[in-house]
This record gives sequence, structure tokens and C-alpha cells, in this order.
Amino acid sequence: SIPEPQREAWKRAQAQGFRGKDGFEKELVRHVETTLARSMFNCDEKAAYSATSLAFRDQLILDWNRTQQNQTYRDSKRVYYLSLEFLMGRALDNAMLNIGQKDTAKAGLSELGFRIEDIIGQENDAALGNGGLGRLAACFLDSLASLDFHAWGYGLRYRYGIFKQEIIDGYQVEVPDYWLDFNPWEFPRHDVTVDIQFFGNVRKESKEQGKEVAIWEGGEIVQAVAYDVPIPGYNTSTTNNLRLWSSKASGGEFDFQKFNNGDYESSVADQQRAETISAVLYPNDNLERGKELRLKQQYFWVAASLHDIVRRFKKSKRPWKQFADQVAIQLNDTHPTLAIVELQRILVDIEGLEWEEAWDIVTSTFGYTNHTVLPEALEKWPVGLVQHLLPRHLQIIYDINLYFLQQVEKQFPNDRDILRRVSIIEESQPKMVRMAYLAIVGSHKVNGVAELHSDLIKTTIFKDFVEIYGPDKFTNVTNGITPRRWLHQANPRLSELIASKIGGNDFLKDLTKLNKLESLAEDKEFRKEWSEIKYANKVRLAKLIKELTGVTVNPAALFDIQVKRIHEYKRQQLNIFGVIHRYLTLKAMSPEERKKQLPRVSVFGGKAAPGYWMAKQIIHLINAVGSVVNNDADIGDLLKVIFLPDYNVSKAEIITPASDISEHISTAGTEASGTSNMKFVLNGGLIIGTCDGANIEITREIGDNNIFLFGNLAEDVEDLRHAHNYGSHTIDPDLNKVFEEMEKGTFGTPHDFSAMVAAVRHHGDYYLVSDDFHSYIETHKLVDEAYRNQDEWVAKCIVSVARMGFFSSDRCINEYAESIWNVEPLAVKS
Ligand code: GL9
Repeated sequence: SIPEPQREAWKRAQAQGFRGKDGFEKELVRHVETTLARSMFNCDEKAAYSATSLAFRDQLILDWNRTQQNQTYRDSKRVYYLSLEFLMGRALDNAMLNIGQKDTAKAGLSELGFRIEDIIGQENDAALGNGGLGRLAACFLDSLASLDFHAWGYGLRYRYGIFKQEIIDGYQVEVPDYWLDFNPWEFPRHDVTVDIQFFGNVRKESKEQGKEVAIWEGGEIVQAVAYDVPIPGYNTSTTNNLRLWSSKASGGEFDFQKFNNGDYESSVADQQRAETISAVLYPNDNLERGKELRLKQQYFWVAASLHDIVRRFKKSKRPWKQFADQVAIQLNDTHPTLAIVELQRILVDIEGLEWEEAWDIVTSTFGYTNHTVLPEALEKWPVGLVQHLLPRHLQIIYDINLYFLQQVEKQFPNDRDILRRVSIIEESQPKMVRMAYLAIVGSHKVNGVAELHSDLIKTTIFKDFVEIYGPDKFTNVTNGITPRRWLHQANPRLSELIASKIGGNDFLKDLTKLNKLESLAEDKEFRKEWSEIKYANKVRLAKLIKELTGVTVNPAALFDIQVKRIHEYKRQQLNIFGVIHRYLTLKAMSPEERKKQLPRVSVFGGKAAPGYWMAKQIIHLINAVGSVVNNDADIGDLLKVIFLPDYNVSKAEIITPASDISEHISTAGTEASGTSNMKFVLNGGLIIGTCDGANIEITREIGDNNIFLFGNLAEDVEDLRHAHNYGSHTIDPDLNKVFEEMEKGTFGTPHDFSAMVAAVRHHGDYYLVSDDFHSYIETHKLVDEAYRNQDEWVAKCIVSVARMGFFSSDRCINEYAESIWNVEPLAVKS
């Protein structure tokens, strides 16, 4: 640091942000001319985007530096959010809004010859996630900063984010997403590196007083390099840090030796191998596939992050027993569970603490969030693989398990079976490490993400652990979404209308203030303005549909939208079967009768995991139905079926504000929470849904007359499945007609879709498509009827929005802070 006498000079020279439109223009042109080495003669939209981003980035950095200095100085407890996925989307629009300078930029860009929308549209999405879990992490970062919490995110800097989806002949084709060619939002910290060890072996060494220490040696080293991403809060100068690790060959002596020996190629190959660790995001949603590289990613990321966290703690020179007073680490799903083992290893092997003392620290530090009960998504790693890659960690896992099972045995002396059931090691062939159990044993709190889900984990997958630890270790924090991105940014006109009616923008920081809207639901003029905005948003989506699919849709039709990952449990197949049923019904009508029907646009969007064959079949069927229905002259505007390719965060910002109705129709008990349900309602759309995940709490908040619920309940699912397999399973007659039409070849070769039909007819209909079909169809009739009465419909939308305050991610973060992390917000002093 600079000595006192020179500090005055530093202060005089300190960087200042730009002020006003003229200041912004000056900065923009400066960046075009000096940073990018261009001029007004070759400044295209891409260059204008780059320069605008750099101007805003400078602004952010000032706040960011101040926040980091302030947090270091205050040295209060920090929250660390460990997530393998951060589905951030675009940063520029968000930065402009959070700083509060979007209007300045708009005016400045326009004077310089650009439209702000075109400039914003130049940015690649940062798509480092699959779906809800990764987007939740991104919303949480926004809330943590906006609420002035001292928090860091830790993740991986994937070179390739989630693949881009192209639709070719109705089939999904995956294209790599290389998004890093120009990314002004990250700062490489080449001076912040951590050496990460893999493989090798463990030796025991005797120390003084007969004490034994484990020494992990040999193997190979890969270097982790930090890349920092500033996370601005809304209307606060707090700007937090998201640290993403990138892998690099360690460049140690070994490589040089090879190089000097003339083995140039193999030393380059080593380099490449090291770099593959952070190369690609695994594209699975709600599925784990036990790949060695994935385990390497997990350890690489967790070890680098913990090293960083421990280094920061040690700077404060506090005793170890204060660690958990300074540090709260939240595990986003089981992906970072090795952090529990790694911290225990650091404390015992490196820092020399006793096992018990270390374990107390570890368990007070961690919290674990579960995001799914689907068995195929629960992580397990073969013991042999862990042994090979992380020999010392496997020993520690065995010791953790030993002490845990001893405790269980004491508690339940006459119950041998419970030991088998709860053991962290599954005694299967091959033996497996059960990561969720390790996460529970190593954390002080475990939470689910919606009430039903949190109840389900307590009564099903983690039942034994509730017996062992008591119910207080298990809690619920219902998910939420950030109203900054999902209302203010995605739907600026609605946000402005609301602000103008309820006395300002405060609701963006306290979403419960939306309740002031409720009394306006009966105001005719207000309803009119509301409808005009919805219509404009539908026009905007219709334009996108035209651009991406070539199909013209009528914005006056009822827009019915289902966008989310394609998965059998989410039941896009139920939706498309319903669409076929609607098509058949329309076809059977006389032209006069048809004229009385309400026009509908069914929009689908979402990616299928590349290895998920059935999900890809569903995409194919949707497209096949679209190409028949959209070209049927009998039907015209009465029904259009759209598959929007490459659904991502920036498209969601256009899609979400444009729904009349959206579909959240998972088999009851399978969707842990869902978060797009919240986004659609917050944007003035109604939803059709099952009694699943957060739909239940949405219903409780907005009232059951404002939502279209249908289908069997979670508590009946097991019995129904049992009946399908062991009793008789009669297929719903209307669904049968749909199947017969598919088998006739109306939508292409019947063979193409035979597996989808067979899943329902012959393979036990695990997702209850037939059981729920009738109720689904009937409920859609109610939707049509309700939509005909626009006055009442709009009133329902307004009332619903007014009651959505609960679903802000700010509320979530405050709940985590109070009941799990024990931290309080601290604003940056200006
Ligand atoms: C998920 C659940 O399936 C969603 O219902 C839930 O809303 C989110 C966030 O809690 O978590 N669990 C899960 O594995 N995914 C979810 O979206 N999938 C991924 O995004 C990887």
C-alpha cells in the first residue's frame, strides 16, 4: 500500500465515473477511439456495444473496489455461495438499470446514432447453467448485492456454456456455445492462482506424542486461475464478486523437463488436458451421469474456492474456533459436497487441528440446499473412482462415515437396517459414495426449495435423517426471482405503469408493496393500460417468433406458453397431446362452429439434454405437429404451434411478459419448486398447473380463483403408479384418439413417435399422462371460457401481480440470512 505522504496525490488523481449524457458520450467515444482503436468511420453495433459496456464497466469497478475494500475493512461474516451453475444472461442491460443510468445511455447512444435495444442485443448470454438451479443462483447474487450482504459466488469459468440449440428438420441439433470471444464483464486475476492436486497416494507420518499425520503426495497438479465478475446491486453501491475458476497447466518443472527432452508435443498435450477441466458445462438437467471429468471439475472448483476462503480467514489472524462466525458456505445442490471433506482435510492434515474440533467447525460452516427428489438426479460416485482421483478424501469420507454410524448405532442400538440405509457408503456393486448423505451429515441445515418439496424430502429420501437429527435440521426456503431482471428489465412498460400508480419504484426493493395495486383491479382505465402493455409484449414476441421460425402468429390470439428444459416429468408430452386433441376437435367442427372458437398460439421452448432420447422425440413431435397444424387452411389462426429454438435467459425476457397463460404441469411431487411459474405471474399472465412445487404456494398467495389447477395430487401418485403396473391401466379415451391419429401418420411416420405412445400405453405411464389427461383438457376449456371475459381476466391478472410479493428472491435471501447463515446486511459507507 502507498505511504501516507503520497496518498494525497493519489486522492487527487482518483478515477471518477461519468456524469450525465455528455459524460457518457465522452467515455463511449474515448473507448471506441483508444481502447478499441476504431473511429466514427468503422464503429459498428458490436463496437458500440463493447464501448458502452466498457463505459459502464468502469462505473461498476469503482463501486466494486469500494465494496471489496469496505468488506475487508469491516471483516464481518461473509456468505459464500458455491454453485456449479450461474445462468447470468446478459450483463449490460442489468448494469445500466442497477446503476440507474439506462436513460442516460439511451439518450447518449441515440445522439451518436444507435438504438439502445440493438446495442443490448449484441451481447452473448453468459449461459453457465442448465435451467432453474443455475438461474436461481443468478437471482440470489442479484438479491445478495441489492440487499447489501457481504457475499461471494464461486463457480467455474466454462469456456463453453450450455450448447446452442438449432432445429433442423424438426430435430434438435447441438452447437457449441463459445461465448468468450469478447467478454468485458470478467477480470482475469493472473495473480490469484491455486495449485490443485489430483491422484497420488497417502503416507502416514508419526509426529510428536505419537500423533500421526496423513501426507498426500505425488499425482499431478493443475492450476486454478481466478476470473472475477462484478455483481452490482440495484440502487446501492454494493457491488459483490462472483469468482469463476479457470484451469491451466501448472507449468511446473515436469513440463519443462519434457520440453527440454524434446517431447514438445506431449508437454502441450498435458497443457490441453489441464485446460479441459473447466472447458465445458455438463448439459444435464435433473440427471447425474458419473463421469470422471465431472468429478474432477467438482474437486477443482471446490478446492480452489476453499483455499481462497481459508486464505481470507487466516488474514484476520483469528483463532480457528471463530471460523464459522466469519464464514457461511451454502452448497447449491450436492455438486460442491466435496467442500465438506476438503475443509476437514485442510483443518486436520494441514492446520493440525484435532478431528473433533475440526468437524465442529466444518458442520457449523456448511448449509446444503436440495433441489430435487428425482432418484436419477441424486449424485453418487463409485468409491474406486474417488479413491483413484482423491485418495486422501476417500479416507476422510470413510472416517466421517464411521463416526456418524457409531453415533447412529448408539441412538438406535437394536436397528441394524438403519445403518445400511443411512451409510454414506452404499454397499452396492460397485460401492458408491452417496453425496446427499455426506452433505446432510456435514451441514448444520438442510433445506428444500418449496413447501411441498421440503415436506417430501423429510418424508421420503431423507426420512431416516430426520429420525437421527430431529426435524429442526431440516427447513424450507421457498425459491424466488429477482424483480429487477424479471419485471423491471424484462417488462419496462409494466414496471413503469406500476410505479406511476403506486407512488414510485420502491416495490423493486420491497416486492410486497405491489399489494397497493389490488384496489386498481376494478379501475377500467387502469385495466385498459394494462391490456395495452400485454398486447405490445405479445407483438414483441410475435416478431421474435417470425424471425426465428418464419411463422406468423396473431397477437390477438390467446398465447399459451411452456418454456423450460424438456423432460418427461415436466410433461411437454401432455401439452402437445392436448394440442393434438384441440386440433382434432377443431377439424371435426363445421366452419360456422369454428368461427366461434378462440384463436390460440401454443408456444414451446427448451433444450433437451443431448443424451436424453425421449426428450428429443418430444421436440420432434412438437415440430411435426406444428408443420401440419400451421399449414392447415381449415385452421388458419385458430391454432398455431410454435417451437422457439434456443431458449435462454435473454429470450425468456421477451417471452415471459407475453403470456396469457403458461404451463407448469409436472407430475405432482416431481418439480421441486419451479421458478418460471413465478416469473409469468409477476408479468401479468395466468397459469395452468398441477399441485406441485411452488404452484401450491402461488395458489395460496394469489387465491385459487386466479389459477387453473388440475390433475392428481402428489399423495396419490405412488398408488396410481402401482395400479398401472399391477392392476389394469385403461387409457383415457380422448388420449387414445390422439394416439390413433399419430399412428395414422398424420404427423409423419407413425414409427417416429411409437416410443412416446408406448411409454403411456405399455410401460406403466410413470408420469401419469393418461391419468391427468381428462382433467387437463377440461381445465383448458375453462381457460378459454375465462379468456372470453377480458374484463374479468385482466382483473385476475392485476390481483395476482398485486399478491406476488412473497416470491421475490430478496425474501429468500433474507430467510437464508436469518435462519441458515446468521448474517446481517452492511451497506458500503460512501
Ligand atoms: C431444480 C428443480 O428441478 C426446479 O424445480 C427448481 O426450481 C430449481 C431451483 O431450486 O432446481 N433442480 C434441478 O436439478 N434443476 C432444477 O431446475 N435442474 C437444473 O437446472 C440443473
